[in-house]
Amino acid sequence: MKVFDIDMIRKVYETYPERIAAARKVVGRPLTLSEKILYAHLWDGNAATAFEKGKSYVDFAPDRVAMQDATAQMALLQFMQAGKKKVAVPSTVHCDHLIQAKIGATADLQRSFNENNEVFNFLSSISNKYGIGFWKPGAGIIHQVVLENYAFPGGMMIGTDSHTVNAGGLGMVAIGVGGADAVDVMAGMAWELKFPKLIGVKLTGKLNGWTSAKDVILKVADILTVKGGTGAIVEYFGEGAQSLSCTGKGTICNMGAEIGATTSTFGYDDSMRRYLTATGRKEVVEAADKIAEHLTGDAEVYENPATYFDQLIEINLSELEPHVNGPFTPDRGTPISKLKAEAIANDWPLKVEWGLIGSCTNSSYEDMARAASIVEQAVANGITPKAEFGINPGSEQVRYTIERDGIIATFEKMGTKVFTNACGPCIGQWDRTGADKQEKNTIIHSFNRNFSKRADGNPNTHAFVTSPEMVAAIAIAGDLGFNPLTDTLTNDKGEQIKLLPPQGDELPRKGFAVDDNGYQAPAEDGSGVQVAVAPDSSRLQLLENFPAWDGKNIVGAKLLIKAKGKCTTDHISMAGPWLRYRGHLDNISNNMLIGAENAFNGKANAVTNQLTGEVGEVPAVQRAYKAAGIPSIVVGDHNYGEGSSREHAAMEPRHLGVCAVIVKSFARIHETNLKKQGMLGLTFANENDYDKIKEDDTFNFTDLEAFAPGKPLTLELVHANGTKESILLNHTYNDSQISWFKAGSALNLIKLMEN
Ligand code: MIC
Ligand code: SF4
Repeated sequence: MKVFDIDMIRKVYETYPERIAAARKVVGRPLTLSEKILYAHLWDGNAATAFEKGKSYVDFAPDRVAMQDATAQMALLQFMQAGKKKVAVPSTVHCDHLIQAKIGATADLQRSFNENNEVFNFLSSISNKYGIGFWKPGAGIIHQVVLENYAFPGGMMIGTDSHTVNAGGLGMVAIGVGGADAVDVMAGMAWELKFPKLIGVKLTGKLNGWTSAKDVILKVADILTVKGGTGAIVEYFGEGAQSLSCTGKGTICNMGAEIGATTSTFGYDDSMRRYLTATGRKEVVEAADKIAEHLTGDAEVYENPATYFDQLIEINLSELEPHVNGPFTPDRGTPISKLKAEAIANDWPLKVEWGLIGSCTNSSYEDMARAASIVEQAVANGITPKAEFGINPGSEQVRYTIERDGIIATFEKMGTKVFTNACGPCIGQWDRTGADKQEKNTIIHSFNRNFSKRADGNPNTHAFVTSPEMVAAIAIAGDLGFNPLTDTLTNDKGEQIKLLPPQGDELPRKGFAVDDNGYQAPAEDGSGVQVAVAPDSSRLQLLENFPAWDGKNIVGAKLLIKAKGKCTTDHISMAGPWLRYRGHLDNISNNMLIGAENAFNGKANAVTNQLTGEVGEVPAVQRAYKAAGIPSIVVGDHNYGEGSSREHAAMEPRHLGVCAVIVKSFARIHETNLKKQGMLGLTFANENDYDKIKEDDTFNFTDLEAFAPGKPLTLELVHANGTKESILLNHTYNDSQISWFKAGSALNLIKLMEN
């Protein structure tokens, strides 16, 4: 098979020496890898000034764009409006989110075709039209497919999925964005990002026994928490980093999304050479080797990291214990030796009902091989697994190869369900029998997110995140308190069996193999391709322009909801059953904020309609405000919009007439998504002002007419008893972002410029 876009890669590498030299000159000190990649991808070419980390807005020129089916619909509906003939950079669409796991791969895939044909046809034809590579349903999970085919050391890409960051495992700066950002790049425009801060993670020692790459990121998440990486690139280095496999690096970078990091990356090394070679990309190795010195951080940086990184973490892999994170949040880390006590103290159900291996984070050949080695031992020793088991291979190439190598057969000996090469249960695409009973229960998986209701829709499912091999061991034991390092299992003869640590090849000895990888190349000239959207479709809807701002202060706004505590994009625009409406803005808006907890009554999806005094569902109440022509605001807590890149979480409130989202702090992608869609995304200058917001207040923006960069806005709260008070709201809008607000959205502005 030919290497995708090798000419583009060579071209990028050609410019590297000169770009790095220019960067060195302006920065005036040794450079980290992250800085090298960023400075090598400036929209304006060679660096003329040094940027201020965490402050400067910078225009970049990413090398490629990736989109998955659930976000590509909205991204491409927007791209259609940009008036372009073809995408300006290599771009791909991957069908992976819309396939529900129930019976097993073949039947599930067929069911998905029956149910989603309209959407798949739309994505296939629009990809064909605009020169976008299309990966069919069943081809694999976007990030594994990108790692296997497209990622290259030193490259920069953006993708409409928060786990785009996986490609850092191959030394990229790969960043998750909303669809509107992807539209910019595909339309041949610059892509803007605040120059990130840098967190260094020095890895010493070497993994051993039961510990795996997943434990590095589980530990980092525990240290940094779900917002500790916000606005930063995490750069891993040290002898420990070099000892990790390339897909292991991908695992670490992937789950960096869970600490809010802009992305994570590793310097080019032998593990990457091995992986590129095994996946048929020797040419990339040859090209990268010529500029290898530029594809990693400078030696001085790694010798004195404290001088060059804004924050430094050190982890000794030799001493790292396997971790299990959760429930309900990926940053609650517990080392395995303490898990039993912690579970008992917190009343987490000890009985484990399901073990699931897969997701973009952990679905490589190595992951499957190591987990299978545990299963093999259980089978060989007559141990009957206590929990049910399911796997989702990351790509057809991984699936085909693990089938050839007997790994699937091993899983099947234990009654494992082999689901499609797709996201499946990781995004609520799991028809789990009995989930509707909402029983309190425990599941364990190798995914990256474990927010409430995420996998099966049941708020009482306690989901724990760990490595594939630990999933296997704990699911076999059926006991969250089981520590495979110290405990034994009883077999069918009543003997005590101690499992040996996992083993598995990093890469298949006989090489990867695949029959049909599921790729569809676009037409050379797609101008004649028709893209049809049926006017009565419930799945797809052409977009209409959001109205431009009328230039006046927004006054008389009502509070739609004051959300309390964790409010992720899953709470704002739930996935699972709602994924079917991702291409239909009005229909998906019926899930707006239905998962958020109302601070005034502690309930989800129950807010008071201030026009009638009656309690109603959030989308219905908002539709009533919209019908009455009354603007509204949403108030939230810390790290609002954590998680997904789905811009629906910003477009839905925009579509239904919410004008501002005011919170203690935002997650990066969501804040940008709000800006792009012409919303006001603001933060309390004084965090405690959150408490001043009453349910029946009326809100007036008193100086929006003077909206300007760096200048806080004033919000007047008019309480029901007639008293008034004003609070200050901070924002991070620069001039061009303010012009998106004024135009009604960033896309409106592109259209204005086109005409
Ligand atoms: C996720 O893991 O939450 C998703 C589903 O992949 C999202 C994208 C989406 O909502 O479509 C993400 O991570 O960005
Ligand atoms: Fe798919 Fe889950 Fe990865 Fe999101 S985190 S891309 S849903 S596998």
